[in-house]
Amino acid sequence: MRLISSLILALALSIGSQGALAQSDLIDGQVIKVDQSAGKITIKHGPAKRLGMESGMTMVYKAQDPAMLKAVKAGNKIKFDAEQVNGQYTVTKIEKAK
Ligand SMILES: [Cu+2]
Repeated sequence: MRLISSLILALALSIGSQGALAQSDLIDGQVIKVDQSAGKITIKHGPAKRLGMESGMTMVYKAQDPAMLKAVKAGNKIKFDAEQVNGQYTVTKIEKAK
């Protein structure tokens, strides 16, 4: 019983710290092109070590939800988060930079 409750505690702690990391760890970028119908966005961005990108680059990301792309357009400065889903870099969060 004690083992189970410490496992639950460890799990809760790891979920909590991941949430905090995701919030403070958005990647700076600029929208180059939005392809709403394909659900893809081209982003020029700075280093994203968490994604294994040591230096800045311009690349195409898939949108986790194509509706996210309605909020941004080419030229916008953004902050975004991404992860690899089935080997494809996918934007999971996007917001306009202030
Ligand atoms: Cu990249």
